[in-house]
Amino acid sequence: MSESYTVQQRVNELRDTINKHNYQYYALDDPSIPDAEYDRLIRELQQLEKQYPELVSEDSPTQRVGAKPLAGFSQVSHEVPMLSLDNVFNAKDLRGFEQRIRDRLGRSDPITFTCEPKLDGAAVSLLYRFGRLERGATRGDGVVGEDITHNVRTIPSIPLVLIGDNFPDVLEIRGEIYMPRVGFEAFNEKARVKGEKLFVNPRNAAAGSLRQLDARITASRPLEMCCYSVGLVQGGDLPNSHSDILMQLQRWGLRINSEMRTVVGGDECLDYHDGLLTKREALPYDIDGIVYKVDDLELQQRLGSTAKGPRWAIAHKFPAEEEMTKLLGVDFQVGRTGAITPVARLEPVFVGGVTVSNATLHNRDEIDRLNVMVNDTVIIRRAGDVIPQVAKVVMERRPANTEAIVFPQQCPVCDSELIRVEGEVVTRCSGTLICGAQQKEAIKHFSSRKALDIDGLGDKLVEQLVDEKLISSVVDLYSLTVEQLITLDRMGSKSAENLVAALNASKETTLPKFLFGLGIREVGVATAASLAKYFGTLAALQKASVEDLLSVTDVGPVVAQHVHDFFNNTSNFDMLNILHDKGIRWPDIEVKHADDLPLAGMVYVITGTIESLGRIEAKEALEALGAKVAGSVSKKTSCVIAGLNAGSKLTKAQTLGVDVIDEAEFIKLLAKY
Ligand code: D41
Repeated sequence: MSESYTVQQRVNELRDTINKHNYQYYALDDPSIPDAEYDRLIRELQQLEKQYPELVSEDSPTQRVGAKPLAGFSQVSHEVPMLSLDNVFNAKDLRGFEQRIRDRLGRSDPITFTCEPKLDGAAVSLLYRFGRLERGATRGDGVVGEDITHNVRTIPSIPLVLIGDNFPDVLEIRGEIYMPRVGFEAFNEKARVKGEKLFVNPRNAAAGSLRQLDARITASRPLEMCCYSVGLVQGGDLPNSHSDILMQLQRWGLRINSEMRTVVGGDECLDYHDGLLTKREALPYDIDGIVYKVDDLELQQRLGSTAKGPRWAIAHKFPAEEEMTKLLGVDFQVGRTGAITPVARLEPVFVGGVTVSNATLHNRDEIDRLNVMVNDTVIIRRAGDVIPQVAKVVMERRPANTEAIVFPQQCPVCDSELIRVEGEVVTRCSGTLICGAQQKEAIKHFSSRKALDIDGLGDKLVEQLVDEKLISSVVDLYSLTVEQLITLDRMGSKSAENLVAALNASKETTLPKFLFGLGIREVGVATAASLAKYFGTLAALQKASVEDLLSVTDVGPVVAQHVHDFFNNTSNFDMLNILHDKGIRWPDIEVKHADDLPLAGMVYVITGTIESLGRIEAKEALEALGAKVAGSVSKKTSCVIAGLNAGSKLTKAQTLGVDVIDEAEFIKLLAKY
């Protein structure tokens, strides 16, 4: 066997494996291996392709991003036009749609429909020839679109080659490319911090990302594809219902919407509608409605199309997630850590299914970026469970009586000076402990469910207690008496007793909850849990240096500094002592440091198949013993575990003189501990 033959085999094997994992991940939404393992496969393939450039092929999973930007877009004619969709906005018109279909078909029995979410992105066409992605195009006007092949190739959920077999020689897929909400928010957040241009909504973000001449830009955007129909089909057959076609597309590795259902009759369409409308906020992407389609292809053909779109399909639109309204004024709120947030007061507007009268303006830069003024007409966006945002000012409607928004110099609550640290976007109140707003927010946070979980101490009550000067920090909570509490408005003796009992009960807590409750900047539930697990006791954490803190999982320099600052502040030190004296307790946590584990400091590499364990378990077993598991062999490797059919890594280990053990020895090693 020649060397290049085995390398070619390994390359093919890697490509197959990667494509199968892509299928599991994107088409089935059921990842079969951890991301880190996937990355290792990709890296191994990249490495081999770099070493043997003659083995690079255009549809290799490593070849998604081309090197050179295009000079311009070329036009693409859609051989089968991409039709548009007619709309309905209510149940009555939907029943009208169903009735028209029945009349045309001369049928009295109910029709079977597929229902699928109407994604709010950009409609595209993908042309596969002999299973290889040949061309991607925008819908354009439905007849002529633009060639965006270089960009669609960068989208991970679009397979470069179909998997399985029996696909038609020519298969044109239609679907929507969209940006999931989390990706959109993250993209805008980054752009906001850098002072760059923001996208108004995920639809614009998707369309804008596809309209790039440089595919590297598209590749950096979190885009996904979801398929909803086929266009041109030649040299092969597809099933004879829409739902079966989609299921078949999924088996070939294409992504379809997991919310798709087949229902019988208009009533069930409406049930689906109500169900999805309730779920709308929880979906990870924006939808603007539902598309109902007659499932049977023969019936579709008999129904045909009009200029507005097919007679066999209709979009049922949801309430819009963007609406216009007037900006009445701006308030400045003070958060737990003193951050000042400008909040837009709006003429109430129904958007995304609720009436909105406030929207965040984030910070001072955001006001400048939007160039927004009081009395402006603004576009409010409320999608998912994200707080409503001011997306844009409608400049054409700017009235004569606008007023500039003046960012205050002093805290609106305690009058302390506001400060903005160089390079940070947030403006903060410097009053920390004396600021009533920060006191209230800190106490609310401390008593919240994920922290000390003080039953009956709601936000309103905290505000009342601070306003009445009964408390000004969390330590005061534990001095409250029934006699003091009953002096409050709407507080009976029973409620007062219950609250004192709840305060006492809250003293038995856990270290993670307590740490979270302290409200240290950037320390959420997960970080609090990591800190507790790593240090085990509060005393150990109080003594930790920034460097110690950096060893904790998920703690980066910023968080480490915040934690360190918090524990080295004398007022905080006093507060912690008092809380301890008041009887707040938690069980200590036993800490196991990686340094004490038997394989600490060792770097293992696993290659080939480990039959008795599987790679993931093998890796986990090693890590549990304190070892690191790396993806490639280097001089730093302590030992290579060579399973069945071990390949290039074994050769490399032998060349470098690294220790090699086989599966049997590996099992013996594990058994030893
Ligand atoms: O999710 C969508 N945006 C979506 C759009 C969908 N799920 N199905 C669609 N089906 C069609 C037909 C019935 C014409 C095949 C569509 C669209 N059309 C469509 N998207 C943009 C214009 C038309």
